[in-house]
Amino acid sequence: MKGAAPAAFRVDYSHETARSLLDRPETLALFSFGPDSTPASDPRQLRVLQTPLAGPAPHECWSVAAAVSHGSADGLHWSRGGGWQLVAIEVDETSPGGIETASEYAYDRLLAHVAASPEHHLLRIWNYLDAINAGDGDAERYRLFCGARARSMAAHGLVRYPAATAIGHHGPRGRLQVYALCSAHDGIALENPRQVSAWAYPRQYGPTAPSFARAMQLPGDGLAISGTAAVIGHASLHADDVTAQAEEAIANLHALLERAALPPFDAASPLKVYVRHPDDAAVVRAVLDEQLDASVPRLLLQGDICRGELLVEIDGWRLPSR
Ligand code: 3EB
Repeated sequence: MKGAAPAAFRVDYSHETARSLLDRPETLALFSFGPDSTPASDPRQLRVLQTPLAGPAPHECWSVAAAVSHGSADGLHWSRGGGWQLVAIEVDETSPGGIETASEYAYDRLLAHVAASPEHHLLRIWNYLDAINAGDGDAERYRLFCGARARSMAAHGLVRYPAATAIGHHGPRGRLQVYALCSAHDGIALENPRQVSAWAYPRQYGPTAPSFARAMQLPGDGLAISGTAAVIGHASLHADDVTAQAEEAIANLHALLERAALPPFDAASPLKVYVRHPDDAAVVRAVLDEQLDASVPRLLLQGDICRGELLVEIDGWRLPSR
């Protein structure tokens, strides 16, 4: 696919049924949210374990202006079309070795699959694990995850990190979900001028710095934005103040847009907002209403952020306006 532009890629939050969305030939991926963990029958569908905050959650639907094919093997699912690919793997980490072995296994499988694919550029990845903050100091599960992820990436010779999210869920114990967007075309990683790059975080945050880029300029057009919290430099700001953290996270998002020379978020910019304490949802929603255009689609989920003091994190997309 070198030279040719990728087919248009879009992301929507939709209240249509899963069936009708999956019936569309251009649907690349469909995410439903909540505690229902019955396995999906279509490899394009993923049940994300974070609980929606307030109201029935929409589906998140990825579509490409092309025909889509899909398949699965040994717990790994893929779906591809128009130069794009979704790859997803779910691992049960209750086997010996726990989170480290499970994370390294999930990444090894996923990276090997991606490297052997026509869509071999890993652009954006999501990581969901339970009890993300359990364990003290360097034994914290998130820090163990960071070590395993880095080891696998190094073993696969991956030196340019994708944009990423790593968030805790309250679903079944030991369920690790990793899914990624890949392309036949390369993206361009972007860093946030207000933040130290995650891979350069100092030792105090753990023995292995997190391997992700702050955002990824997608081939064709658009920006995929990593989990963004109230981190300035490398420090977490506004402990115990969820309002100030939400405002700071949005300021970080705006700094990234400015860096990418993109206009403000609009109807084609779906954002996902992970809130640690369900009781904070209303305050967070109020900050979003104040700081974002009313047209910006937003989905609030209960999710634990990878540093214990962080109460809210936002990820999402700034896709071409339509
Ligand atoms: C931060 O800025 C917040 O480990 O993949 C955000 C996005 C965060 C991705 C990851 C972690 C990750 O450091 C935490």
